[in-house]
Amino acid sequence: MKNKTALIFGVTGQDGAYLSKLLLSKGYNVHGVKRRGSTLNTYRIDDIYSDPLIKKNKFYLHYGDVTDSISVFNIIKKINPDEVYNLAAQSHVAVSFEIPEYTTNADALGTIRILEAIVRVNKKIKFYQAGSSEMFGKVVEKPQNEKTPFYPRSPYGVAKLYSHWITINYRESYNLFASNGILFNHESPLRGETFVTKKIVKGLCKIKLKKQKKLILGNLYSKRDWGHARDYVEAIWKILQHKKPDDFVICTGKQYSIKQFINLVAKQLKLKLFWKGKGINEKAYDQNDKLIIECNKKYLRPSEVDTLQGDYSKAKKQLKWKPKININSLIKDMISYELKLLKR
Ligand code: NAP
Ligand code: F7E
Repeated sequence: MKNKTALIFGVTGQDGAYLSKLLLSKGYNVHGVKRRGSTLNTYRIDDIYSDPLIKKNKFYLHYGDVTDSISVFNIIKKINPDEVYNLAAQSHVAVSFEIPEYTTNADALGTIRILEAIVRVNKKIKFYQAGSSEMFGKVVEKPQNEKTPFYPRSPYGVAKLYSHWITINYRESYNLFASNGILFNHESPLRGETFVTKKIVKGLCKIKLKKQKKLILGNLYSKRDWGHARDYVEAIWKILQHKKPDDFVICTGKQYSIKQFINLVAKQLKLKLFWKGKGINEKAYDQNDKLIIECNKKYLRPSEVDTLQGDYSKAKKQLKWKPKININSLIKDMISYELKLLKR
């Protein structure tokens, strides 16, 4: 049987890197769309070229941008892939308040550009849309599943909700195999530097090695359902292999606050933390009473998502998917990557 061809928008991001490697290991030809930047942005996927196990397969990169319908259409027409994964997004919730128009253009309209191109080029191309638990926002029930009503709380969440519904609309209107993943937070050593887990792991590793004095964060009390990106790209792939197009919540079902996450990281690093104060004035000190963590209002958002906790029963039943990596193993993986880099 001929190897399948996949096209990934957002190939240079965290999930793009893990998904590329997963698909290559399954024998796919993988095409990825990267943006032109003034600095190189391929550090997460550069190792693909040197991996002897996946070298024999094919991996190609194309310049493009989901805000540019000409590039989107031309790439889809040229590759005519079996599967398209739309992972491209301005993915930072706080930043979406600073650049709401661009976020909407990329995260909402980007999706319809891809869907339109699929309709015009080949309706048999399967499509995956990277939806987010941010669409649940100010949650109306706990835990959240595929039937939970949405209530987004940021330009990012609202843009993702447009993409969610336009994917369903194109599925119903044109009979496309178009599916939504509703993924809860997932992290890894390749997580972007300004997301809270990476910031905490990197900051505390540097503090442990005396390369940084303190870490400045925002809201310590919001709660998230954190999984590992390696597990979640497996779910993304399974969603497109399912017998019919559908929408799936992907999560761990477990929830921790930012403060609990900090304490788990500190424990693995054998850093003793002593918390004092409340709210924005809460601070953490080491055993010598030296300030290690403080909060600053500049990291608070105009509206916050206080709590997220998912229910992956549908994915478990229909996709035979469940998360394999727990929070402590995720943290261990992130710490070991960071310490290796810092000791280099
Ligand atoms: P990420 O690391 O921020 O990667 C985003 C990718 O999109 C990068 O490759 C980025 O390119 C690319 N991109 C941004 N704007 C683009 C544009 N205008 N045209 C083309 N490409 C563009 O995000 P991630 O964590 O891998 O997440 C992947 C997807 O899942 C995103 O859509 C995100 O919103 C969604 N999601 C993520 C999570 C999570 O917890 N990680 C949860 C739910 C949903 P550059 O490298 O050039 O910046
Ligand atoms: O924030 C709080 C912050 O930026 C998590 C994206 O992948 O997951 C991600 O969005 C929480 C928030 O992720 C800092 O206020 C405290 O409550 O790591 P985050 P996010 O906003 O949950 C969803 C599912 C996506 O789809 C998104 O693409 O942590 N927090 N102090 C902080 N957050 C940041 N970034 N920095 C801080 O200093």
